Amino acid sequence: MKTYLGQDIRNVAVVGHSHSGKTTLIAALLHSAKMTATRGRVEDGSAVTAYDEEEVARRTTMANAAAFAEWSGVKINFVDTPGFHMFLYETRAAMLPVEAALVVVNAQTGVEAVTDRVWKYAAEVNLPRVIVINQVDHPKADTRLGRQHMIELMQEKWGRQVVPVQLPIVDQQGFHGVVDLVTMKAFFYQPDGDGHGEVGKIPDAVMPDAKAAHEALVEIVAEGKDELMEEFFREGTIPEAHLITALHEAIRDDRIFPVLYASGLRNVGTDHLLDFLKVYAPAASEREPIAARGKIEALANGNANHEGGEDEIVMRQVDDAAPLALFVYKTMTDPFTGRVTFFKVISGKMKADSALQNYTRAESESISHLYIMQGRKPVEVQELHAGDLGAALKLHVTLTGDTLGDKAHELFLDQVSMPEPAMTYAIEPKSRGDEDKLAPALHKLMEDDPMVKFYRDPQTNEFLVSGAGQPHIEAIVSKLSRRYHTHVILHAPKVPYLETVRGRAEAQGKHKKQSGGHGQFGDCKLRIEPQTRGSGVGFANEIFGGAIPRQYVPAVEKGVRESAARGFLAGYPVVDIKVTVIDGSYHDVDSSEMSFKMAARIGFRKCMEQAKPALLEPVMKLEIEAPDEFAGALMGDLSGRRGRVQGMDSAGAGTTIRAEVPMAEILTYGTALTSMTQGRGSFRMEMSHYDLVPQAIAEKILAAAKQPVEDEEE
Ligand SMILES: Nc1nc2c(ncn2[C@@H]2O[C@H](COP(=O)(O)OP(=O)(O)OP(=O)(O)O)[C@@H](O)[C@H]2O)c(=O)[nH]1
Ligand SMILES: [Mg+2]
Repeated sequence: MKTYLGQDIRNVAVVGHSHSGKTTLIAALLHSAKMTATRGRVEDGSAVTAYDEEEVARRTTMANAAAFAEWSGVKINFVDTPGFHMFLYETRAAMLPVEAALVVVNAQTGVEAVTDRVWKYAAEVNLPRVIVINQVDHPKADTRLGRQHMIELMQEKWGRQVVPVQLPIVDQQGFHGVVDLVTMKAFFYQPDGDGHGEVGKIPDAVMPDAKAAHEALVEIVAEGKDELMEEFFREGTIPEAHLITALHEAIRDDRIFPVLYASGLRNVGTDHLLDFLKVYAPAASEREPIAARGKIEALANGNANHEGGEDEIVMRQVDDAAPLALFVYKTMTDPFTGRVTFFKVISGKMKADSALQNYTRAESESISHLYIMQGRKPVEVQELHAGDLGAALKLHVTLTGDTLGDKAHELFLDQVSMPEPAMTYAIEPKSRGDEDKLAPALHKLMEDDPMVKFYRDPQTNEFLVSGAGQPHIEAIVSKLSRRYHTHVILHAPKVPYLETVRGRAEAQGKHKKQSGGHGQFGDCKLRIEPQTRGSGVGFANEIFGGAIPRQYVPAVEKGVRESAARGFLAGYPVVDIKVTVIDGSYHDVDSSEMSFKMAARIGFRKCMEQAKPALLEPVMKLEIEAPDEFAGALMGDLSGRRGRVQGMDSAGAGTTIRAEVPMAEILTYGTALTSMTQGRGSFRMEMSHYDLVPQAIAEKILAAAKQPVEDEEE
C-alpha cells in the first residue's frame, strides 16, 4: 500500500441525523473508489462501517467507525458517526481527529434536530463543513420542501455561507446526475451502478438554474478577496483555476459551506463527492498548529531532562519533522482482532516497531505493527505520517483520550467531555455463575465506551449501571450475554431519598450508666437547624466555660454524624442541617469518648423529633424531543408525574420540552415515552437537585419503607 503524506490525506467525519444515510453513503463511496468489491448495505450488515453485532441488529450506528478510500492519489479517511441523539457524545469525539465534517442532510426531511446539534459541535471546534443532501433518489425527496427552499432554510440557520456547488439532475428517470457549478459540467450516472459519472452537457431544463447558481457561487467566493473581486468586475467571471483555489481556501476558513447532492443507496454522485473532498476539503497538513499542554519545546529540545518544568500551552505543527505525538480517539474490543486502539498522528512520523510513552498514564507502550482500519478489518502499513489516522492492536494501558509519543516531548491534548448518563438501572447477576463474571465484563465494556458507568450506590447498596438511555443499556445487556456469556436482571433502582428538617429545635442527650465499677457519663445539649439544599451536615461548637471538656467535642460530632447518616424517618441520611453543641456536663471519672458519642446520638434523635423532619427526593432535569404532534400529550403526562415544565422549543420538525421531574416518577420513562410517541420521542436526563417530598406522598413512601430507625445500643 502506498505511503501518504499529510498533504495527500483528508480526514472527514460523516455526521448528521439518524437515518440520513451516512453509513450507506460511506459504503457507496468506498465501492466507487474500488475499496470493496460489492456495495455494502446496512440492511444485511455488509456496510463496512456497521459491523458491531448490536449495530447490525438495531440498524443504527452506535459508535464511531473508521474507513478509508484511496482516490486518485489521495487517501480519504472517513469516520462514520452515530446520528441517534443518544450517542452524540461519540459524534462529538469524532470531530477532534478530522479536518472536515461531511454533514449529511436527508432530502426527504431537510435539517432535523440532530443535524443542527452536530452542526453546532462542528462550529465549536471551527471544523470546515461540507453539506451533502442525500437520498435525492427517494420518491419523497424534494416534494415537501423544494430544493431552493431547503437551501434557504439552511441559510437561515447557518448563515448565507451555505452555497450550492452542485445542482441535482432529476427528471422522469429520477435522480441520475449532478451539475458541477465550478466547472459547469454535468455528470450522469447509472443508478445502482459503479458510481462513475459520464461527463455530459448540462440539460436545457437545468441550465438557467445552473447559470444563476454559478454566478451566485462565484460572487460569494470572490467576496472579501480584493484581487478576485477586481478580476470578477473586470472579466465578469473568475478563471476556473482561481475559483478552485479560492473555494478551497474559503471552505478551509469556514467562509463557505458548500452543498452537494447524492444518493448513497443508488450510488449517484459518489465519485464526484470523492473528487470534491480531494480538491476542496482541507488536507491533514493544512490544519492550524494544535494547542496542547506540554513543556516549552525550546527547553525540551536538546535538554532531555526537563522534569519539574511547568506545563505550558504548546503549539504543535502537523509536520513529519515535529516530535511524534499520537492522540487516541477511540478504542474497541473486537471479537476477531481483540483490542483495537484508533489514533491520529498529531505530529511526527510513526513507524512500525516503535517504543512510545503514554503521557496520560505515565507508562511505556510499544507498537509493533501499524494498521489503518477498513471498518473492522486492519490493513497493515509500515509508516503513518503527520495527520493520518491509524490503529494499533493489543496495547496494554492506553485508553480513549490518551496522548502518546516521544518520551522527551511530553504533551497532553484535551479530551472531549462526556455528558452525564441519562439512565440508570439496578443490575443483578442472574445466577451464581454470572456473579464473578459481571464486574470484569462490564469493566471491559466501560473501557471502550466511556458513557457506561458501573458502581455501587453507597446509599442504597445496589449495583447500578448507567448509560445514555434505554437502547444503550439494552445494548450493554445484550453485549454482556453475547460476548461475555454473563446474564443479568435489570430493575428500576431504589430512589435515594434523603431526610432533613424544616424547623429548628434544641434538646438534651444524656447517657448515664452506673453499674458498679467504672460508669459511663455523657451529657450534651444540641441545637439543630435547617440549611440550604446541598449543604450536607454542618457541625459547630458553642460550648463556653468547659461544660464539656474540649477532648470530648469530636466524639459529640462523631455521634451526630453517625446518627445523621443512619437517618431518622426511614433510614435515609439526614442532610442540609447544622447541629451545634451548646451545653453539657461531664463526670471526672465516668466520662469517656464513647459516653459522649452515645449522648450525642440521643440528643440528635430528640432534636429530630421536634424539628419537623421531612423527606427529600431527587429531582431530575429532563429534556424530551419528539415530533410536534405529541407535545400536548407529553405535557399532560409530565404534569401527572409531578413535573414542572421549564421551557418548550420548536426546532425544525420537532419539539423540545425541558422539565424538572422527581426521579421516582420517571424511573421507567423510556418505555412510557416510546409508547406515547410511537418510538419517535427521545429524552435525556440528569440529576438536578433534591426537593421536599409533598406530605401526602411522603406518608406513602414512609409507610412502604421500613419502620422508623431505632437507635441501637452498643
Ligand atoms: N432512498 C434512499 N434510502 C437511503 C439512502 N441512504 C440510506 N437510505 C436508507 O436509509 C436508512 C438509513 O440508512 P443508514 O445509512 O443506516 O443511515 P445513517 O445515517 O447511518 O443512520 P444512523 O447510523 O442511525 O445515524 C436505510 O434503510 C437505508 O437503506 C439513499 O440515498 N436513498
Ligand atoms: Mg449509521
